[in-house]
Amino acid sequence: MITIKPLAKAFAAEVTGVDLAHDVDDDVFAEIAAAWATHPVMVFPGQDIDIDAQQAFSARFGRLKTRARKATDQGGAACIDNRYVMLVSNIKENGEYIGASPKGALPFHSDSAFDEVPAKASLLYGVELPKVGGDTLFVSMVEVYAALSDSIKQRIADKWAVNYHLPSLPLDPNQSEAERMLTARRAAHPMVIAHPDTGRPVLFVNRHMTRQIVGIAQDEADALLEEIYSIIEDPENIYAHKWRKGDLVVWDNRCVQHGRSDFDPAERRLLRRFAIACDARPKAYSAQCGDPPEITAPAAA
Ligand SMILES: O=C(O)CCC(=O)C(=O)O
Ligand SMILES: [Fe+2]
Repeated sequence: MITIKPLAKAFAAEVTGVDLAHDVDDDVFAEIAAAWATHPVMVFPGQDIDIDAQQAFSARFGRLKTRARKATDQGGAACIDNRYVMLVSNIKENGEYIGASPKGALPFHSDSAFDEVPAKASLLYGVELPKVGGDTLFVSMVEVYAALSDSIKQRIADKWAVNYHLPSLPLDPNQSEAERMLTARRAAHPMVIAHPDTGRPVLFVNRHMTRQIVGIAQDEADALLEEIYSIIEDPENIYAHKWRKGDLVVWDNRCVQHGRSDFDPAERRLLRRFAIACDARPKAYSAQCGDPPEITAPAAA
């Protein structure tokens, strides 16, 4: 029998009593999907799943997304002949990292928010974990939106923001961020979107990817975003997931953001991720938010 236990923050829950490699038929998945609407971060501890089993469970959530980086950009990840799986790892083989995001802390973000159709769900599986640190940190963006002052809510209701793909390990580390932005994949999204299932307002800007607010001068946009990020990063709002080998965590990128705490680079860390595409572009919460702005965008890969 499936048991769902809310964690330190109720938007996150631990789910036990299900073997994801063998038990997930339509009825069991319907139970999981119903719980996910209340708990957009779900932790399934003690799972023993290979790549195929993780892919099969992930595909229950929707259409699999191909990883953002080309396999050839990612060292040993090219060895995995599956364009949907992305390794997150600091492990090196033949002098090259085998996965993405190898180093230290990661700023909060929503996966693939630099795409017009971003990720709906991400499913991350813990394979090798450091003894301390490297927690994945989660925040409910429904709660963060609700915590904004009325004046900020008014200022952002009709605004679009532009997100860029600026990987934490750039292909050319000598390039400045401004240079990388010239050729980076990018997408504009309303600053406040309506969650497609619940209709609730969600704040949809993030420190990792958002660099502009359309129609607002850069210094003013930077100050406004900084004020917003201070709420996202308030420890009171964060659920810190401390990984154990065999944890599978699935989160809803349409209403939670995630980041990562620092860890000792001398310890090995390896996780495996699948992502699911949204059904469509995120929609604005407010009717005041008009059509998407024209942005000069390099074509998505
Ligand atoms: O390494 C982590 O804990 C999270 C990495 C990440 O942002 C992701 O898998 O989407
Ligand atoms: Fe991520």
